[in-house]
Amino acid sequence: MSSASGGLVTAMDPVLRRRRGTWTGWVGAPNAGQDELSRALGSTPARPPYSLQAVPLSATEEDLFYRGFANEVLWPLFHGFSDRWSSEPRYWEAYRTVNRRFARSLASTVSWDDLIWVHDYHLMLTGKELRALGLNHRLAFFLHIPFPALEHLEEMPWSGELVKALCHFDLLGFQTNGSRSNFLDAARHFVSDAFTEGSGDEHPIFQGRTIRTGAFPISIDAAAFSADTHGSLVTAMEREIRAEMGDRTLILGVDRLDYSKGIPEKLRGFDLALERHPELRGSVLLKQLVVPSRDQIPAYKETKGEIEASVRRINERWGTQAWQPVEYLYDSWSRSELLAHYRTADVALITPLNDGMNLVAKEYAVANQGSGVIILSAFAGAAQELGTDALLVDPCEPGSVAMAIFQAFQMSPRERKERMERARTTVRTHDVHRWVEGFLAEAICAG
Ligand code: GDG
Repeated sequence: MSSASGGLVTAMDPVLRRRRGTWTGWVGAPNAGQDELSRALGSTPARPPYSLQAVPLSATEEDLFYRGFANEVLWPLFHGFSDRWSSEPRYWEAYRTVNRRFARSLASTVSWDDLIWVHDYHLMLTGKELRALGLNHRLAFFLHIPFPALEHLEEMPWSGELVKALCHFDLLGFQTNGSRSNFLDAARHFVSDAFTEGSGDEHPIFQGRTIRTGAFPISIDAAAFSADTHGSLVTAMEREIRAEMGDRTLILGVDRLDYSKGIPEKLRGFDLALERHPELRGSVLLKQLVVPSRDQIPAYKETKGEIEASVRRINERWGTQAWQPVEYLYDSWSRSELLAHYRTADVALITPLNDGMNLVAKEYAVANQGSGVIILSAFAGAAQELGTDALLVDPCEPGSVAMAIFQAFQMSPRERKERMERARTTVRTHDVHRWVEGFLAEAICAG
């Protein structure tokens, strides 16, 4: 795939296309510069219509900062995988160095009236670094992943410094109220002097500035998704997929390779559904796309091995000459292929163990023009908005997943249609443009 796949790019690219500004970032490969960043964000060879400022990292920095601190420390810790994070001190040192570099790079290009909006767990120290460089700008931060409970944070020696650094932003945005309130608990614990009399419980004051916090559930460019869904290529692909499927019910899984996405757990639930409900055998197909991601990290390699072994087991157990229950693809699709699958799938099976939001659920709700069913983990941020229209499951309980699969299979066309229409309306009326407007309105009041 030519452009970067991942929730942050999907969300932010349409926003910058509409509002312009400068995207400062690292492309994800050693020593990559402006051209690589442009290629990763736009569809080659076109440059996106906003400015780009690449911050290059060396191979060692990629290893220690990105693979190391961001993805082997913060990612597991913030998703509540206490047994998976690494306490390697070199990772932390690299994280500080790279955050400082980002801050310097930003400081060298901003105009006096710019709002600086920092995204995600990779750059939590930049607010502090920018203030240290003397910047008095409005600084806002949005966390795309969950903010963990204090009991998890306390396990890591650098948490106090991280939380204190976050307090240099004027506005801190989270996906859910739960994450926001976890942050306030952590700030109360690590930066107690910010909660003086007069600051109130909800609005800490740090070094003379009030810190605003809020829940801003991220979304998708629903209108663009909906329009692209009607393209002729998508329609042709949809026909092809449907013809291959025959009368079978297509259950679709689209996940980045990640232990937090609950793919082995999903397969356990599917296996149990086939065991408990013989009607499903020969009548359903689980098509599971796993998009390559962070596959140099041992925990990701293990997860991949686990998924592949589980797919083999299920296909050996239930498969016949005429039918294999799971089609597994370790690949990434073009946008048209992705949309065609969203359109064709009768069920989207989305079972993360913990997820900031999960955009796949929202994309499916908009792109599936028929009457699909969303089976969604209760631990995805998206469950808070789509909860009543999706079938919510506990991904760690195979019985819960199996029951939802059977319920979706049996659901009347009318109920499917009603649920899907409500879900679609929710996403359309809470799209990424509304998200950005809500966030920016708050950011403008801040500072
Ligand atoms: C983080 C948080 C939060 C996936 N495969 C293909 C493809 N994708 C696109 C999807 C979707 C995005 O990647 C994945 O977004 P998610 O939200 O599911 O997950 P993360 O990457 O983990 O994102 C997450 C998000 O940030 C935004 O705040 O929702 O909780 O973890 O847009 O469509 N796109 C294409 N081909 C693929 O094969 N074209």
